[in-house]
Amino acid sequence: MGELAVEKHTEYILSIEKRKDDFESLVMEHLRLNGAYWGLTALDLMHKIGSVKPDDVVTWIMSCQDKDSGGFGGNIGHDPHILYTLSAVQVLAIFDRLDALDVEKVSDYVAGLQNEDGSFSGDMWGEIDTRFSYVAICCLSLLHRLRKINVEKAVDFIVSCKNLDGGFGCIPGGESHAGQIFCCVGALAITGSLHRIDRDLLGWWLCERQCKDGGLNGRPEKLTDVCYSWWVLTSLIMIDRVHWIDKDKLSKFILNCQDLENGGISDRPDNAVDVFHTFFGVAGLSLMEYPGLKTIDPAYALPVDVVNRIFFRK
Ligand code: GRG
Repeated sequence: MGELAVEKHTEYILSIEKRKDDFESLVMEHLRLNGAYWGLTALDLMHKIGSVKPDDVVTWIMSCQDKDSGGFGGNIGHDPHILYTLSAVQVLAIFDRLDALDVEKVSDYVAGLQNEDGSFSGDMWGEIDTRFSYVAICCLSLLHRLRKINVEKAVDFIVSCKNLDGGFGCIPGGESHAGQIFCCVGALAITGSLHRIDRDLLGWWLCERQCKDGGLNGRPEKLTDVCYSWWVLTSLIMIDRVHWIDKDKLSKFILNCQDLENGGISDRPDNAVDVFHTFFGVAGLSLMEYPGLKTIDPAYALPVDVVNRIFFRK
């Protein structure tokens, strides 16, 4: 199992940028801005963000913006989407470069995706999902522009996606899934609406996600996966029920998913690593206060010092 291999994971993340023609980079080409958020946030949590040149990243991010709409695409020349717009804001926040943005333009793009019933579409094509509610609320909050949307209706829509088991789905009546639960709980936390949740009922459903191998799954009868260390733990922390999980067993599961030779973290032990699971592994350990890591904020999915800088300028 071993300790968290910080140097190896740093080398692995930095090497992705240099291997633009290999399989992992090619399949990620359309969501590169999202990948940049995962990799750079993991580096920052490991105190390694200094290995990256901020100016290069900021210039590239700004070239992913669609100047007409104000939204960001997953890569240069790609269509804008609310998901990549949040990633752009998050990465700029990490580098303390939110000043590079035309905040009114970006926040108008995000606010313009709210629908009459309070829900959010991901882009101009209209798909609705509680993921987009979270993304909009997180993004506008980081930009101090929540006033541009109808927060009450946004919250009511999220609550309408709550199920009898205490969890949340992507639309009203949609199956409870840990990923959607993170989005709904995160959005309710940011808007000060956690009282709309039955904490014991949801906490029970969430802590039942821990399986015999110590890892967590995303819904009943499914396989464990390192990424659920994030979606489930953050939700449990936000509703104050994280002590219902065996943290030692979960930490061991995550550490067992490391590639100790070449760096990176995979979904399950002995599988191929990728930057998505590397981020969620490091972030999960950070949530469990693993020594030497920065603390990550469970609602904003950014290091706490970055969030404090935005809201308290400290
Ligand atoms: C800033 C951290 C952050 C997130 C932005 C995109 C987003 C907001 C949230 C995504 C939430 C979500 C739905 C996560 C689940 C991702 C995942 C591993 C889905 C797999 O679904 P299935 O059905 O897997 O393939 P299971 O494990 O259910 O078999």
